[in-house]
Amino acid sequence: MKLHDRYYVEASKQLDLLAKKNEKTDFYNGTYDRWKNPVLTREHIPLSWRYDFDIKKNPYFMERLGINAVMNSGAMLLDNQYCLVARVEGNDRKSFFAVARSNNGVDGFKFDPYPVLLEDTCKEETNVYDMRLTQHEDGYIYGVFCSESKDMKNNDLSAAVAAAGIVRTKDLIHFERLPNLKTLRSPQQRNVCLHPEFINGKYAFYTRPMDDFIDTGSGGGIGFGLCDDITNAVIDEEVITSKRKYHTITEAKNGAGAVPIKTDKGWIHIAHGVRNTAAGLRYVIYAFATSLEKPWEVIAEPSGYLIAPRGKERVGDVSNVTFLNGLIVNDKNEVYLYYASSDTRLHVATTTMDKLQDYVFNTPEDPLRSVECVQQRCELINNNMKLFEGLDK
Ligand code: BGC
Ligand code: BMA
Repeated sequence: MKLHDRYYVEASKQLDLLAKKNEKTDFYNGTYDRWKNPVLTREHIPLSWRYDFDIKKNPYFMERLGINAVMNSGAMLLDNQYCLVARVEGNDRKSFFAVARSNNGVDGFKFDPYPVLLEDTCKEETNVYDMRLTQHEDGYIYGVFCSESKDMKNNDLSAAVAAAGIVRTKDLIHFERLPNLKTLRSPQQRNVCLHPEFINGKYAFYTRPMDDFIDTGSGGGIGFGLCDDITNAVIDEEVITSKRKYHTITEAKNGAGAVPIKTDKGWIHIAHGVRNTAAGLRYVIYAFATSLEKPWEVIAEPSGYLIAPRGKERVGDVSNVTFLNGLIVNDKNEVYLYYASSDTRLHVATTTMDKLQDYVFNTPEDPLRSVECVQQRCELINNNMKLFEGLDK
């Protein structure tokens, strides 16, 4: 079999990309390190998913099914490998899931030979994205994602309905699809994430009650609800955990990000907050903690964002966006935060559990008003000045 000359050029470029070592940038805030190269981009997608290798059918070695972006990824350690279930978006705007694995979590991510095959149980479903991976204490790995369909009751061509789809697996290769989550009191759901433990013997979900496809409307923030049966998941009441607040990073909406991390002081959540601007919605990543016994009760919420787009991260298909739906804590208590920028590519930031806990429990809360924010800052300055006075003596 003879392949097109260009195949070898492209294949060698991709081998170089996959072999490229990543390094920390000189970004500093004491909380986490940002790494230089994105861990997944559209260039990481296998050539066989994009090109027709048959020289007779594709004499110019053209991309027949282009990939537009690789972004928002669920994450977990499995068999000592750092595994990501990425949101891959074709040039046709449809997203799908694909698993990429690396031995060290910061470079060398390689996609499995095929994308994830979801059972076609939902004929009206048009698009799927943003999977959260939960290693549940029932023994399964669950993937909860957004399942989007056209809104048939609305004449507007772009009107859509968002719901939470559920799959489960043991190996990230074979996925069993379960019926979509039903939330009796919220017509739409996005950013749903399954809690890793049973609460009072029930499955617990972080939800995001919303009245409309884009607008959360009366939805007060990140929700929390219980259900008896995961194979037919129905949530009646949703209580609000982290609230949306006026003139903060969560004013327009907020949503669960990664599966919360259990610590001796509480559950640590990495979520996203959205505010509206003249240039469109701005998505940033923030953190909060909830109580161990009542994982819906917020016990700490540092003010402002943890990660916001910087430099090149600011620009992409949907600019001014950082989004996180997966993180990994390894056996050395190192934390890998997989965040996508501007719906285009996936990055990693790393920290440790000690630092993350220090950040979440010792960073002051947002006092919500400029005057009080200045007071808060002056207190910091005063305390620092006192230290210098001490040095003089
Ligand atoms: C897009 C998502 C986006 C959502 C709300 C969907 O159609 O695929 O990326 O989050 O709309 O704007
Ligand atoms: C959404 C999310 C993401 C996306 C973001 C910005 O609401 O669910 O898929 O990254 O918008 O477009």
